[in-house]
Amino acid sequence: MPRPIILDCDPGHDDAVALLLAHGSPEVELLAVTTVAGNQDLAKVTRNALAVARVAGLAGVPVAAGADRPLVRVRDHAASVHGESGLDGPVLPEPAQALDPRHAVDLIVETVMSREAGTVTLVPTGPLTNIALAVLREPRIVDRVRQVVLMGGAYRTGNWSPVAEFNIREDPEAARVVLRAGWDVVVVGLDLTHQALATPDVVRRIAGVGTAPARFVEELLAFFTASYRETMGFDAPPVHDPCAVAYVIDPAVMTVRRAPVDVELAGELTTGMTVVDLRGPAPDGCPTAIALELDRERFWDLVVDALERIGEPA
Ligand SMILES: [Ca+2]
Repeated sequence: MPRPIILDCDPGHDDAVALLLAHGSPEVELLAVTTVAGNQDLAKVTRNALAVARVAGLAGVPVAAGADRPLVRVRDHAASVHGESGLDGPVLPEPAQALDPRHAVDLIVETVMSREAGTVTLVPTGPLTNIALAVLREPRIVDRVRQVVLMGGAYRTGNWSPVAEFNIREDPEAARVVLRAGWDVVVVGLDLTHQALATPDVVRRIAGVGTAPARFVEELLAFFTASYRETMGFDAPPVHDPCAVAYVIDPAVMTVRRAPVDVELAGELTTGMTVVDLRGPAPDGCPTAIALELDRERFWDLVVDALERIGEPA
């Protein structure tokens, strides 16, 4: 039985790869794609999600737009990394499907509440605004969701500040709601995703698939490589978001450790930092876990296999 997921994203180069990975993997069933302001404003990331859906040949999966700003803070974006469009590099096709008229928060709540309890996994790969709003809108989703596997945070070094990662730093109050809700949360942070580097051999493997979606990913990675080199001094870019999807597809792709995770809201230097308590074993019933070590080979195999399965969509 494939695991049903909702991908809540802000495409975003790595979000685009996450969507392709989810669509091309029989182990997961993509129930809905929802968007949130993050890497770029809501209109841009939503347009990007629809464009990627077309590249992937995604049909019959609703795409809905959500929150256009964080709960409390002034919106920032990551144009320095993702460009003015939020998905600079490839030429983006016109969307083939209409946006779902529902608000993303309503779509998330309706989807979780209409499915069997304990089945739906939420995979947020942007700021956590929509997910926090969904918890506030319908608290019963906390007991119905099987698991939340989110890309965000870091327990060593940040990227949007010395200690904070972008998704969490962008809406730390939303992250607080999600991390304290009491559901099972796996935090796939920079400590893990910085092991998912799109090195030249990885790009060659993807190019070798030889299809239009694979070329699209190749073009995304070319832009991402240049921007990460310029802004962060990386030789090869970390492809963060598909790591969270990969964990749902195949939990053996990474090691995780139960540990309390919370987020700093009022630090003079540390706002948006995910504070992870690694002192000894986690307390009984600790609902949060962090990702530690990635099996790189296995991870990129999943991505390449998904692209091969997608093939050349009509
Ligand atoms: Ca993202």
